[in-house]
Amino acid sequence: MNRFLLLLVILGASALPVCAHVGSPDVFVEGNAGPYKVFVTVRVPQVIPGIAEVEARSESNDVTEIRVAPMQLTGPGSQYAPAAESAERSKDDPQFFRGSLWLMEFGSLQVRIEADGTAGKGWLAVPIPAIAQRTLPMHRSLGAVLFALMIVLAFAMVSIVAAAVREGNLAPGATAPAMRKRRVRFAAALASFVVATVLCLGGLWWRADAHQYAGHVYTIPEIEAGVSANGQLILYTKPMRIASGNPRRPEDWIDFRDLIPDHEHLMHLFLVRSPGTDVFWHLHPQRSGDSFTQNLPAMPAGHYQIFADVVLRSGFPVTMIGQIELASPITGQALTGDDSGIDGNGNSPEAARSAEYSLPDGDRMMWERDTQPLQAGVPLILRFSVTDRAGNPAQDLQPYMGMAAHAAIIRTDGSVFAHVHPTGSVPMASFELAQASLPASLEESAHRSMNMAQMEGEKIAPEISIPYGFPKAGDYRVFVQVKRVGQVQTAVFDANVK
Ligand SMILES: [Cu+2]
Repeated sequence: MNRFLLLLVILGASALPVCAHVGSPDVFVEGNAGPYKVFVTVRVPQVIPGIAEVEARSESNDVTEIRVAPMQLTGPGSQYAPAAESAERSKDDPQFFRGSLWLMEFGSLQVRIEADGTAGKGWLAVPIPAIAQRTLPMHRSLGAVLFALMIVLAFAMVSIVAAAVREGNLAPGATAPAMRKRRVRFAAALASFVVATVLCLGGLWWRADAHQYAGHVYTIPEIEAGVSANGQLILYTKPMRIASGNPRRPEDWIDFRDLIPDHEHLMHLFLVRSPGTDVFWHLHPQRSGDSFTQNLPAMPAGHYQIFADVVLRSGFPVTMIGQIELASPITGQALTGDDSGIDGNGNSPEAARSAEYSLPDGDRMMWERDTQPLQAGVPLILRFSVTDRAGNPAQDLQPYMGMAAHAAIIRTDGSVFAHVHPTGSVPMASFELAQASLPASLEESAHRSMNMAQMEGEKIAPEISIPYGFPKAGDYRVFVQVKRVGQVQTAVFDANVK
């Protein structure tokens, strides 16, 4: 009964966006399902078990059916796909499909998308982290109805026992002898006691189950950070339980010895000065034992928010948060490797408000925006283009860590952080694991779905598209990073979301 009630409560729940990047739980992916390019949005449920809403829009009009199925991302469960369910095709927009899926377990899952059309079948695997974001309270009216039913049933039980003792062995038409009254009273008292005991035990079970579930609600892991005298940032890591499942399962711990590299780095660290969101560094600390270390670049004094992205072996993405306080500026060291960012000098806040951002070498990046205001909860493709001073498309883009671009989207109060790419909002490492889980017969389609520039030196088109959906209204700052002639350049755009 307990589970049944829980189900009822889940069905009555309304959507509230919370955590997983940070404050941006929904999953956006653009990739190729065989011959078809599709933009997939998975709105993950608030609670597990819960219903995930899957929306897929094909770029071409030759897709006739889309089927969706949930399964584990890694391990044996990733080999046995359940029967896929057909997504409903929109009557107004025949390229748009919508389906819903029950997610029954916590952890690192995937939604397998099967597209069927005139060019044959194709598959795309979309990794999703299945976590409980909150516990859902029972609606008052439902609680009142159930309480009333419980009282009626309890009285009925007692009166049935009393009636059985009083009239159970009477001949038809006879009346109960007066001497039975004491026995009837005794039976009714005993029945009341038994019913009350059963209700108490039920209440205990209910509370124990609710308490256990509350322990599964995902809380964003916090990381401790310190800066040494020589300007080295140290992130102290200890195995942390991510409250998303069974603490006995290894994948429910952030084990820092068991991370997988995500575009060549174990950790992507973002330092953002707050308030102001004016200084932004995208760094890649080295693991040393139980901690991560990073030589800091030149940084002005201030309060910095830390967002540290790692990917667990199961493909489960984790963003840890932390803070550092710099009482005085750091001279810092020159950037090395893939480290990049902007130091807050020389770019005025007004510059970010424009849809056209001047890069340090005088070239420009444009945010190709619609005239309509940005809407919270609406999936869209963020389009950017890079031009030279004369306004011609830039020809010198190179892959930056294997991708055409990296972007960090930050709500200016720090409540939302998302690290996104042209493939979407999932880490590349999780995306690759998902495609690798497709059976051998589907592998060819998986390779085609790698919507990334794999080889260094490959030429990249100066038009960049990134699928995303802003989770809630407010002011955001979008940092878009591209690599040109060996140099990473960061453009800054402000976005007001209604
Ligand atoms: Cu990135």
